[in-house]
Amino acid sequence: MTFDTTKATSYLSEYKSKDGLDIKTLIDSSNFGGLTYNDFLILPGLIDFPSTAVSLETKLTKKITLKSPFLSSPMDTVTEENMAIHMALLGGIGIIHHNCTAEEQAEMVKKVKKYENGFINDPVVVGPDYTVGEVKKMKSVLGFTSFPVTENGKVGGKLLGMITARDVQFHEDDSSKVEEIMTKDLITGKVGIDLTEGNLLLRKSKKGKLPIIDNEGNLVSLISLTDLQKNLSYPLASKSFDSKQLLCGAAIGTMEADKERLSKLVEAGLDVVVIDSSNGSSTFQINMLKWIKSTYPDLQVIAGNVVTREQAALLIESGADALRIGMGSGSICITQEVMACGRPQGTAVYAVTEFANKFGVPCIADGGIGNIGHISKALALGASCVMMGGLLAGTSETPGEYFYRDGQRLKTYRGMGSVDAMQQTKSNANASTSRYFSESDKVFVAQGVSGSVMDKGSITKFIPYLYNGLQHSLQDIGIKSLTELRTKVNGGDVRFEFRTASAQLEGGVHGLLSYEKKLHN
Ligand code: NAD
Ligand code: CPR
Repeated sequence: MTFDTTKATSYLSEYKSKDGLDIKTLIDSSNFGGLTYNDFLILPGLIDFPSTAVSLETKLTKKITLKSPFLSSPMDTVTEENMAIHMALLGGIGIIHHNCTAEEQAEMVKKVKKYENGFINDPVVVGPDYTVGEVKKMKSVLGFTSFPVTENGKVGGKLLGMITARDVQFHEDDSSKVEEIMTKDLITGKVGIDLTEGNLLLRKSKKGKLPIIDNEGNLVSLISLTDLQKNLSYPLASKSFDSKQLLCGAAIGTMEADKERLSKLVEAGLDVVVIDSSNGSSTFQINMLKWIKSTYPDLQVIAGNVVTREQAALLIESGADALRIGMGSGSICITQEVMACGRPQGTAVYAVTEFANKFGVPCIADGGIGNIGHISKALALGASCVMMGGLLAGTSETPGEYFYRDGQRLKTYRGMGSVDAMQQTKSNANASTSRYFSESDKVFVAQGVSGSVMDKGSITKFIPYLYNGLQHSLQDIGIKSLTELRTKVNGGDVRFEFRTASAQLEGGVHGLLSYEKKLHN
């Protein structure tokens, strides 16, 4: 008998089930062990929409929604204010680490909350007594071409003029004072001005920089034409509804002194706090979580880390607004080796989210995200967001300086429980929040390593690469939004397949003598 080609899809009903496995079968039948991202694939679906139509909007916590599901990890080689600002501008959120004093951490939160797109809030300023020689030197070091001049040489001081490239370029006497040759006839903007108005003024003034002053004539900030030209529009930016300030997260520990730390962070405008621990099911964390929820009912709290339903239940019951999942899956991690504790990340994400999602508690898959495919899989397994350390390490927004080794430009990336990070904790002025002096530990037991990663350029390119890549990935699965992904995975419409070891080899580049893996332009 010949089958009718024009009715091919109708013959599918003769098969007992669709190709591949539904999610539960995938997880349940892996009784030979826990699964992780590389152990399975998602089968393709029907594409009847462009990838740009895919919405990546998602819940971070019960009350916070983001336009993209990306978090940067609270690690001292990943997230300080610069990373947090850019993560929020690009639609995600940065969680500022706590391996510093409470004051330093609160200052970073303040900088994120005060950040105004296009405004330079801490411009380099000179005083009237600076010499032309000094300004020329600053130019060669900083690469800027003009500086505001204030009475006290600081932001907040009375604005006296601007010293520009043109002023110093042909001025041969390097000992002349800035006040003798600076431009005094200035066009300025008043504090409160928005970027569009500032932009108009800049264009009218035909100058490269527009100083913003308060009613007393003191310098508040600066708008720079070159920055404006560098595409400063961030349509996905994560902002609070009321203040329109960028959203900011920060991590704390579970020591008594962390309560004082949190009060400073809240005062600085914190939106969401992460209670940072490798094992969230401790009475220390439960007590801290309950205390935070009763002291700051409006503050969203992400608790964790957890990898089992039992751990999750304890934190959900204690008021968690979201859970962070992962123990031992981080790229710098030796926890599973040293502690014998943890869980393969795929199984952990499925087990916890399957439970937590019933209570409307969003979950963040943390650790082991090495590429866009891992992000799609974490979301398909039930996570609402992913947290990244290693994938963002080495970008220009991370703390720390680049260094060169064997001709390669590198940055340090280290675990927060590595010996190096613990030593830093010990030397922090505010050692009272240091966990490592909590018990009678005389010897550090490291749970991570310290290493280096290659320069990855700016996250202003890398996050859009992840965003577009994720849209393409979901398009391949035939999914238009993360909500639809959830429904279709649960309903058995999105199908999965195991990958044997040889299938994994086949799925990577193979058979080439040499190649270069360029991920984006
Ligand atoms: P932690 O603060 O939870 O625990 C450190 C030690 O302090 C533990 O022995 C704990 O029992 C103790 N402690 C905590 N609160 C206490 C209190 N109130 N009183 C007395 N003792 C208390 O931190 P951690 O689990 O060691 O993690 C350290 C860092 O490393 C974190 O940034 C964490 O995210 C990271 N880490 C993550 C993983 C992971 O797999 N996700 C694994 C290891 C480390
Ligand atoms: P990657 O994104 O690099 O794979 O993992 C980052 C995550 O690793 C962090 O968000 C954190 O949960 C975890 N982590 C941080 N320091 C760690 C140490 Cl010392 N040991 C184990 N896990 C760690």
